[in-house]
Amino acid sequence: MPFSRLVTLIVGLIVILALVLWLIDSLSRLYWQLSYSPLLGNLLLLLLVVLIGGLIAAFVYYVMVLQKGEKRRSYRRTVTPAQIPAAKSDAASSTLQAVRQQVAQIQDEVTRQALLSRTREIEANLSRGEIQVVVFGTGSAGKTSLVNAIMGRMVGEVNAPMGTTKVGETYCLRLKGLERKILITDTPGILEAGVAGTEREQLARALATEADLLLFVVDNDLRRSEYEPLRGLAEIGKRSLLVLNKTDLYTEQDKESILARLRQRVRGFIATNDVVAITANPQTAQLETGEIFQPEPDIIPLLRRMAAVLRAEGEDLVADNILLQSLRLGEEARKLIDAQRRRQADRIVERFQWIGAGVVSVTPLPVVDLLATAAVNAQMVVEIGRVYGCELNMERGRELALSLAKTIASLGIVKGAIQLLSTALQLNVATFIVGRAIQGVTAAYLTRIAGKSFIEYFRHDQDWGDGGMTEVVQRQFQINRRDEFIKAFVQEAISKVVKPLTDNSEGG
Ligand SMILES: Nc1nc2c(ncn2[C@@H]2O[C@H](COP(=O)(O)OP(=O)(O)OP(=O)(O)O)[C@@H](O)[C@H]2O)c(=O)[nH]1
Ligand SMILES: [Mg+2]
Repeated sequence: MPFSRLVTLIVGLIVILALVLWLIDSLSRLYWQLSYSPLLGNLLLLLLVVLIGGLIAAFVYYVMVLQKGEKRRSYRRTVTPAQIPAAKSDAASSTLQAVRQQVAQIQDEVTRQALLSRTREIEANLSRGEIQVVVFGTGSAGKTSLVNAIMGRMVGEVNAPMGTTKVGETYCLRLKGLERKILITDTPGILEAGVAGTEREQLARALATEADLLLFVVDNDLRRSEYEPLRGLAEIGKRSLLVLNKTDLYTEQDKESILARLRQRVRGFIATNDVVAITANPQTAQLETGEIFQPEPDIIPLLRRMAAVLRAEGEDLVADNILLQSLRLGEEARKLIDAQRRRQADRIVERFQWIGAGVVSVTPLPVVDLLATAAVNAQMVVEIGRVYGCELNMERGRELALSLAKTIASLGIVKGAIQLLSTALQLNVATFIVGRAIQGVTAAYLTRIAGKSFIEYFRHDQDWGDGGMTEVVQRQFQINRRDEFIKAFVQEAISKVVKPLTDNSEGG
């Protein structure tokens, strides 16, 4: 406590004490004066008691409220900042756990190993806790120059033509007041011509999506080709600073107007003070004396903003990013598993459609029985379900198959299919053979539509969706009636159904 305040406190206390003594003195005098009437004297006493009681109550209330407020404030000050990242890193850990389980289901060894190594990388990141800053932007905007200026020495090659930087280079950096180490990564420029350029661009984009903090470098107003990736990255929650470089090339007025335009364009996903202007590598100037003069780079506005952001949000940024990375990995694994299951399920449908066709061709049946025996096969439903991790018994399989058969019949798909297929068959084989083969081929075709519909059903956790079974079946019919598909299907049907049929009749 400063001395002046102590003096004020003591003086204040003396004044209050004197006033209290004076009050007591005047009150006692008043009491004696009033003592001729006991009623007035007692009334004065009562008033005094009420007043003191009120004062005590007010004091207690004030102390309690103050303490509560104090508690709340100290909670905000100490507990919260540490707790949010902890909760986030817990979330990241459990997401990673789930991702590992998903990855274990992937059959392709190479893919599985690649994904596993990425989960390990994310886990290592989680425990190491470095902050990854990635410098990203168009070729020749001055990314490497900026990294050199930040590091205070030449670490990367700087050149006028685009494509000077070919791989991501990472350097280690420490900022005052920040416990975590900062890794700063220089990336190849985006938008370079040629194939090598696009490969490098992909690398740059991948590095950018892994960043905790992104420094997006431009040397003029944003082009569309810069705006799109910047917005895309901001939309997935990437914390970004937009850096206008080469300000030595502009007049102060031009610089301000470019800055204003940049801020206007990114309004909504980058805050105004996160758009900063720098000169990473100023051009040399010739003095009047003829001497060559190399001005100093000016990256202070960026360093200041970066330090402020990392100090305030560093912990959160790391935790957020790890969570984001693990969610993305989980999504990737999920897609891979979906594709893998799809291939397996497609093979099952392929197998059953021709089995059914064979059965029906040998013993022609009325349309409804045809559906019941071949087109919708309970065994097929059970097998597809198993691929998607649903164990159905045959009874349930038959139930599902039957309701699908009814839907197919009610939609008039049987008639449509017969027409479609006999037209296509007639182009390839003699009419009398079409007559004998059509039932088998149609059965195969309907099995296929049923199978594909069931794949959709199991893919969506045994749910037919808002439009119900009807919509799914209709969509599959639409997909499978396209010309190029029908042509290929009929070719296969000829070798699998028509050929055996004609061979049989020749033999018999
Ligand atoms: N006038 C001026 N020129 C600069 C500035 N910063 C960079 N340059 C020049 O811009 C050119 C490209 O700089 P680099 O740092 O190689 O750019 P980059 O973004 O790393 O380019 P790539 O690696 O090819 O994508 C070089 O000729 C630099 O000298 C600056 O602040 N002012
Ligand atoms: Mg470079």
